Amino acid sequence: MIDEAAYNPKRLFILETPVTLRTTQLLLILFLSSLSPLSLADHIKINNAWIREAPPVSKVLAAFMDIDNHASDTVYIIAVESRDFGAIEMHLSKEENGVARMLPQSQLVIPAKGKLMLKPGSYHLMLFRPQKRLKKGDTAEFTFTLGNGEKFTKSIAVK
Ligand SMILES: [Cu+2]
Repeated sequence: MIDEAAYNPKRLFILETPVTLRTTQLLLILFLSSLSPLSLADHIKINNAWIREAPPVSKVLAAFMDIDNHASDTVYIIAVESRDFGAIEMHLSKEENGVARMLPQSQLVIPAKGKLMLKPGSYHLMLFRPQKRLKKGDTAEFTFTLGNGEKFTKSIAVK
């Protein structure tokens, strides 16, 4: 015997309508957002990025790059993540009383219309627990989170 409630085409229609509306709204939102001005992340360009090759046994690697900020506001990078590493920290190498130290940073500050250079002996990303062996030429994908919550990704090669 057929369950009439389940096969009632009107009921199906009623059930489907909100879904269709939601899809239309979503498409509209996507369309409108494609027309909106550039997001903050679009003003951030990462150049000369590289991961320093390390011995296979190494549990920690470092990444360096130039972070250019074309926006007229200061931009803060508050987190960097990658599925290729167990954890990533933002560090600043500093010599204090003749001792080289690495100071974890809660954020990287990129001045308006300026740049922050991550380089050996200075700011860098500390990459803990690589999830795969990274040889010269291999790449890892990084997700950067800005202070306003925006995210962008960047693929960086081992050199
Ligand atoms: Cu470090």
